[in-house]
Formats: sequence, structure tokens, C-alpha cells
Amino acid sequence: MQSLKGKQALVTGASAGIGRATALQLAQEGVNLTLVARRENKLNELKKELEKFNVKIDIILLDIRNRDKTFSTISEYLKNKDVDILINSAGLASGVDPIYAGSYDDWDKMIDTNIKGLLYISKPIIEQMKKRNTGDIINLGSIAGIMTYPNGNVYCATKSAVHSISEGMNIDLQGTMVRVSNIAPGAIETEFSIVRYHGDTEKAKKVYEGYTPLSAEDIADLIIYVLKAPAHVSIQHALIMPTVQRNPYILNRQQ
Ligand code: 8X3
Repeated sequence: MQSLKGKQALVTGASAGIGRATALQLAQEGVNLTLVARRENKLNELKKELEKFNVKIDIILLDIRNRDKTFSTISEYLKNKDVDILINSAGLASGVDPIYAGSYDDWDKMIDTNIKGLLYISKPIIEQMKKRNTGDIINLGSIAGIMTYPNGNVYCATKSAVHSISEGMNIDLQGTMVRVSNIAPGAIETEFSIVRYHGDTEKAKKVYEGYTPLSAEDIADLIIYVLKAPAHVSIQHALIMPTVQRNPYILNRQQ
């Protein structure tokens, strides 16, 4: 396994969930971090928490749905920084409705963040990685991108797109040492379901009742493993599920 010490990572969605947990573990590994998110107070809190690891931390306040702002901010940033690791963790589910009752606003939010935002931020970083012939890109997919489930429709489609984009990145970067990994979790308890149910914490809690779901830290553990794999090893796709869940339909809850 290789050391990550001294590398530079950029983490989107760093203010919560998988992004936050991954940032913490990267800092423990001695990785310098650029934290990207929209919520300034959360990023400042995290930055404070990471100070003890003696790594360099930058904050970029950015809504990756904004194409022009994302392009100009990241292009400017890349003039002075080489990014070794890109963690594309920003993403969300919004709404749980059948397709005939879905909200355009929910759909736009998911498509604009999970697909378009990921593309906007990745492009300039990939260009730099290709030139440098090195780098790791971790995209957060989902079991939802493999199996569509009732009322998941557009969310599932966006994650399916992330899987295709990851494959496309890998194929188009052939001949370089850049590695692209699609990490696809099953049921994971973060802010995910609270956001999906538009802030209804009761409904969100019920999703995880009667079993031990994945935690953000479980995913961060896997991401660190993927990043530390020797340079000749590329984990292109990893499905990570709670042991009690075999697919979106098969989940053993205690009664
Ligand atoms: C998170 C997993 O099954 O809730 O993407 O869609 S699931």
C-alpha cells in the first residue's frame, strides 16, 4: 500500500456525511485538503477540527451547480495547486415520489448536482491530472445506480449516470496513470434521508430502523483503502452494502 502523506485532495460535499468523514480520514493520513461546499459555518467547523493533524486546509465556498462560477473558481485555484485526489462526494436525493407525481424542482436539484455539478468540477481537474499523468478520482455512486427501486426514479437515474461517467472517465484516461473509482454504497445513515424527505426527520429515521446501516466512516475507510492501493492496482468499481442488505429490496430488519 502507498502512503498518502503530503498529497493534495479536493473534497466536494465536505461539510457533511461521506465528504466530511473522508476529509477527516485523509487529514489523519497527512493529506492537504481543499474543502468545497456551500455551508461556510460547517466548513469552518471542520477546518478547526482538522487543525490538529498539521495539514494545510483551504476552503472554497461553491455551489457546483453554478457552471460559470465553478469553472472560473477551479481554473483559478488550479493555477497554484496540483490536485492528486478528487473526491466527488457532493450529491443528494430530493423527494420520494412516483414518476407521475415528482417535483420538477427536486429533479433539477438532483440532476444539476449529482450529474452536472460533478462534471463541471471534474473537467478542469481531470485536464490537470492527465497532463501530470497521475491522480485519483473517487465518484460516489450508489446501489441506486445499479438497481432502480420504486419512487427512486430520477435519483436512481442520476446515480446510474455517475456509474457511466466513471466508466467514461476511466476509458478516456487510458494510457495515463490516473485512476477512477466508482464507490456505490447501499443504505447509509447520514443527512441523506433527511434531505430526501425534505427535512422530515421522523420519516428519515424509519429508513434505518431495525438494522445497522452503513456509516459515513465505513465509506471513508473504503476510500482510503482504494487510494492507498499500489499504483498498478485500480479499483474501478466497489459496491458496499450493510451486511443485512443484499439489494434495495432484500433487507433484514429485526422485528
Ligand atoms: C444511497 C443508497 O439505497 O438509499 O444512495 O439509494 S439508497
